Amino acid sequence: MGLRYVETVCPRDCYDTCFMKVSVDDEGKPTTTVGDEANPVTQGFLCARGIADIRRTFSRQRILYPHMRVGGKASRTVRRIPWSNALDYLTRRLRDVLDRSGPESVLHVDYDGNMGLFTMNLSQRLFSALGFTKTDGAICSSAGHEALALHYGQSYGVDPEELPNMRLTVYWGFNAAVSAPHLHALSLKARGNGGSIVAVDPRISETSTSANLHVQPKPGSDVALAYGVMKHLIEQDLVDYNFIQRYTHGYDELVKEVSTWNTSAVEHYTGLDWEIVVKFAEYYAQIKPSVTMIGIGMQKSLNGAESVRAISLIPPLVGLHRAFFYTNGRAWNIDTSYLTGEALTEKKIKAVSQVALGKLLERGEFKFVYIYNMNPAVTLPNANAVVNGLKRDDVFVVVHDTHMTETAMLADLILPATTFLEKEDIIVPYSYRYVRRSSKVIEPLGDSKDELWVVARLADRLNLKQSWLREDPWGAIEKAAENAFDDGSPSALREGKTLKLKIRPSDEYQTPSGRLEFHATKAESVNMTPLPKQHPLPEDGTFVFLNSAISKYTYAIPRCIWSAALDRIYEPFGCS
Ligand SMILES: Nc1nc2c(c(=O)[nH]1)N[C@H]1C(S)=C(S)[C@@H](COP(=O)(O)OP(=O)(O)OC[C@H]3O[C@@H](n4cnc5c(=O)[nH]c(N)nc54)[C@H](O)[C@@H]3O)O[C@H]1N2
Ligand SMILES: Nc1nc2c(c(=O)[nH]1)N[C@H]1C(S)=C(S)[C@@H](COP(=O)(O)OP(=O)(O)OC[C@H]3O[C@@H](n4cnc5c(=O)[nH]c(N)nc54)[C@H](O)[C@@H]3O)O[C@H]1N2
Ligand code: SF4
Ligand SMILES: [Mo]
Repeated sequence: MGLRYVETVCPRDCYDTCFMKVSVDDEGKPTTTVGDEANPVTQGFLCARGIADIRRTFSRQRILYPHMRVGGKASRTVRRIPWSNALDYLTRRLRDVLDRSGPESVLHVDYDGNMGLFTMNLSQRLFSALGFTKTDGAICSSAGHEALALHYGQSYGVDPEELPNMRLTVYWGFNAAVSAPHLHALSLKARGNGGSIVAVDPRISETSTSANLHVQPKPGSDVALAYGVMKHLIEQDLVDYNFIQRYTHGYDELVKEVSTWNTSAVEHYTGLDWEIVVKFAEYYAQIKPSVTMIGIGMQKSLNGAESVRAISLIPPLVGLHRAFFYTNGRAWNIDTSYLTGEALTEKKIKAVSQVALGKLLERGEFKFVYIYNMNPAVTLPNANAVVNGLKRDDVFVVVHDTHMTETAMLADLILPATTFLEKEDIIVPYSYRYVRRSSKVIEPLGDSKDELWVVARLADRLNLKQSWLREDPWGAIEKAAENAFDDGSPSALREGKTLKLKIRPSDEYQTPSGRLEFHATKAESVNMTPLPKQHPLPEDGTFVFLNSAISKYTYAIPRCIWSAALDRIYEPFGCS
């Protein structure tokens, strides 16, 4: 029996974006997913989630046909219907809401379940054309991006391909052994060659156990810890004055702020002995080149943005340009607003906060909610309010997902989506720079359809005339990513070539002064202090909940069972 391999790319919201090969047997059945060695960063292995992708694709939890809820919101019964009926039903309900309450009362909720440019970005053009309200995407990484922008201009840092060359890698609030196993493996390679790893995490984690030094501050005390490290570097004359003079702004103000921190204040906030802080600072002083890997996870917790700011100011003190990594996604020269249609529409698009969404939904602020590529009943804060809002009788909810999720359970109309194995797409990493096409491996299962198919049908039914709603998807990529790559035009991606994204120079700072700003010129205009500030911590004796990415799942562990055969939803573990 001969096997052939199809080249795909894991589309999950994950630092690693693995190049993957799927073996297909003579009968066209996919048999295994394996890592593709062609990618030096993802190195030819997959995590537990990537290995399980065929099982996930053929899982009983797949939504394979459109279904409508019968008997009102409280009912657990759904009925299978053909696509044409589903689209007619959707169009009728949508028209009704648009006539009565206008486009702002229609909300589309989507995120990064699949990061493909077709699935995640281009699919939004319909919503832009109609002027629907969108969400702001703040739930994952925005605070850290804004924090870094204050001091560096843009938030891009080290290219992870450089990790094996680092003598010191500091994983700060970043459980990479689980959340970015390929980046972590590159750091272990560096360690094997004599490099060191430090983990800064209040918790003992999979990453801290493989570090040379584990620094365990109290949750939310990272600003104090960073000032402690800077205090030792500055007061012991371990800083690089040439570098500071040449490339930075506001050093004197930083020194003044640092001098207000005495060792007992650092000890009080962090709960660490000063000797540990000194030991940590000495790693920075003695070992170069270093990279500080700032976790997205930590940035979402207590004092998150201030922590990111403070941590990012340590490397320049020892003479290093942008020697951090957060995520590089905002540096790519890809015009996503062209893809989403926000740059093309005349409509003004209102964005609501993902964090506040639960309350807004609960209040009935939106009458029609279109959800895809996200499972907000589980992943948004204040999930109970999200669920209550989606359960309202006067809110029509459409969910287009590959699997029967907690959110799909609440929908009036459930639409089956194709997984990444059933469609082609371009997945752009937010860490390293290689991009290639993810090819289609199998025909869509059941009646599942991809996002572009659905929105094109809706545009027809709604009689929308904008030509950009009908632009060829590959043509749109070619325009949006025209100048994105070092080594070719995006059309080469279509032919299966791998291209490398351009990145800006590490010694370029897009700040008002054109320098790295310890003292951020723009901070006050966004109600922040020019230097990072340690906010008070919860009283002693308060428990702070710390969580982290888990190896086998992406956030949601399935709690509901869906019986397609019986068209019933079971909830053995009490789903919403
Ligand atoms: N308590 C708690 N909540 C959190 C976090 C936390 O740490 N703790 N982390 C937050 C963070 S950082 C993030 S990024 C969010 C993630 O939140 P989500 O984006 O909601 O989570 P995912 O599980 O990545 O993906 C959502 C959905 O996309 C679907 N999907 C996958 N592929 C496709 C496709 O090709 N098409 C369609 N239509 N659907 C597809 C999946 O089946 C899944 O239901 O969660 C946030 N919520
Ligand atoms: N297997 C798997 N991998 C994933 C994901 C997944 O769901 N599953 N999700 C992906 C996504 S969307 C994201 S955003 C990333 C998130 O991945 P990471 O950025 O690694 O974030 P987390 O795992 O949430 O948390 C990292 C660490 O921060 C620590 N921490 C919490 N509070 C503090 C603090 O105040 N100070 C310090 N110093 N540390 C603190 C936690 O104990 C935890 O060990 O992972 C991605 N990778
Ligand atoms: S590490 Fe991330 S990109 Fe790689 S297979 Fe796992 S989920 Fe996919
Ligand atoms: Mo995330």
